[in-house]
Amino acid sequence: MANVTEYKNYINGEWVKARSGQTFENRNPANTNDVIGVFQNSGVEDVNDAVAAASEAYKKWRLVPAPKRAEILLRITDRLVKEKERCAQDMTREMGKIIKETRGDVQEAIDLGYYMVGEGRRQFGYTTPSELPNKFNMCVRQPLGVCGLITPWNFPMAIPSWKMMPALVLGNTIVIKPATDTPLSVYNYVKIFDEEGLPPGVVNIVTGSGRNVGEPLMTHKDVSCISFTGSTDIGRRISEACAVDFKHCHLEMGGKNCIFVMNDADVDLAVDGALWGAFGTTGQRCTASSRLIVHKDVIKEFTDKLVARARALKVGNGLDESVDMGPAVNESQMNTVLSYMDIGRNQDGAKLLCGGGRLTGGDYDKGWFTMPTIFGDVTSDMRIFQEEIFGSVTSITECGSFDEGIELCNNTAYGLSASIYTKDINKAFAAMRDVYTGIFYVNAPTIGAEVHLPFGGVKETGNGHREAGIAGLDVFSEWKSIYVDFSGTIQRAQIDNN
Ligand code: UN1
Repeated sequence: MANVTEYKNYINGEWVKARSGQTFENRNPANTNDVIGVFQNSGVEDVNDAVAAASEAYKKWRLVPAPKRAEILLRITDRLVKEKERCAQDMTREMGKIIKETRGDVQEAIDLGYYMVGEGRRQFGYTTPSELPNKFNMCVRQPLGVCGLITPWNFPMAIPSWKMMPALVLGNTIVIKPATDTPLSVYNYVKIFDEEGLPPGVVNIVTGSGRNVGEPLMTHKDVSCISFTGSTDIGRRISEACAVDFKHCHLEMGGKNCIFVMNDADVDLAVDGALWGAFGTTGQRCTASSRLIVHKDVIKEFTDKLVARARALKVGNGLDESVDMGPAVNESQMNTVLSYMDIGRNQDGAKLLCGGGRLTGGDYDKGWFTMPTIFGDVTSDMRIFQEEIFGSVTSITECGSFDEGIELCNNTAYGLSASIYTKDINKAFAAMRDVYTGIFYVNAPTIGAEVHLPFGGVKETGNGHREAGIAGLDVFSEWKSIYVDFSGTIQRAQIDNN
């Protein structure tokens, strides 16, 4: 362990150890002999220190003019452009997705950074007439204070950027708890904030478990907002914790997204989309295409082509540029995915078309590799149709008509993303209207959101908020309506208006 780097928490502009002195290891899921580093196993005292620093820093940061705040965010984002390759390499090493995709993850943080720099000079409120003479009305956004950010491992830099950049440009300060599987990516990002001159205390990282760090953060009286991306079960717990003292609470949770392939679709294009949507990021996206609903007229052609393509995917260490799919993020995630392969086969009685297990032998034994897996004959009552798997498993369900397809798309507790493949513009627009999700695609898979549009979902995916785009400002600000009466007399709204 002598040459393993120890990474520290960042609190009040200093790199510090957890008060307990404990650390945890971060290992490469493609090769568990590779220890990436040790990170602080923090607890409530560290959270308290970080929140105290963020509360103190907030007093000044909220008064820094927004364009000046944005100038710092611009420098940070420019630096990230230069550090992109290094950050991507570290990210593949710590969470396994292939290097092209980790470059995309860093790029998403860059895109969001530049977008939010623009908000330094926008953050538009509006002015509006008064019902009374000699009175001026306007509304402005105001920051909330200290924001607690609890971020996932599947987009280890992009999702932190979706939360950090809008929070900061609006004048909030931050305590971030990265996922225990991916602290290095958040460390790399925050190190740039430190080096580019963000004032001490404005951003703080505290690493550690959900129980020891997440829980004290979400229940801390001086935290005004929690923004969380992760599972629906944990989201429910966070929602309850935030309700006690009415914290702003933004939750981005599970998905069970479908691609609907109509009988007039370009089948080859739909196969390309399904392959990328289902097995990109090893299926570990909230937006993954985990249900494929296919019209009976094209189901045979679609299935044959997709299965052949899935069988040909090269699975391995994501640092190898020729690899198509990396490992599951950790052993427990792999076991969950393997258990769904069993559920599909045994309990659900679906037809296994390819894959169905762990990859073993040679280098595979060093990591958490699962096979690209497709089930056929899947019906809507099956668990593999209804439950989020978050791994390299997708399912094919037959439908007999457009209306039945739409019904199947909506037959899920979640509502993040959906898509239709069709050449019929009328069907495309009807599907756009009738599929109830936060994101919808036409002739593209369910993944691939861009940062200037709202990201989030309905039903058990979200709690009514969105990240990214202008909508992403709402989570981290409150409206203040301001009335300026320059009449010099008492004027009573709703009463003196005749
Ligand atoms: C996620 O899966 O949690 O739209 C985020 C996409 C990516 C973001 C996914 N831009 O698939």
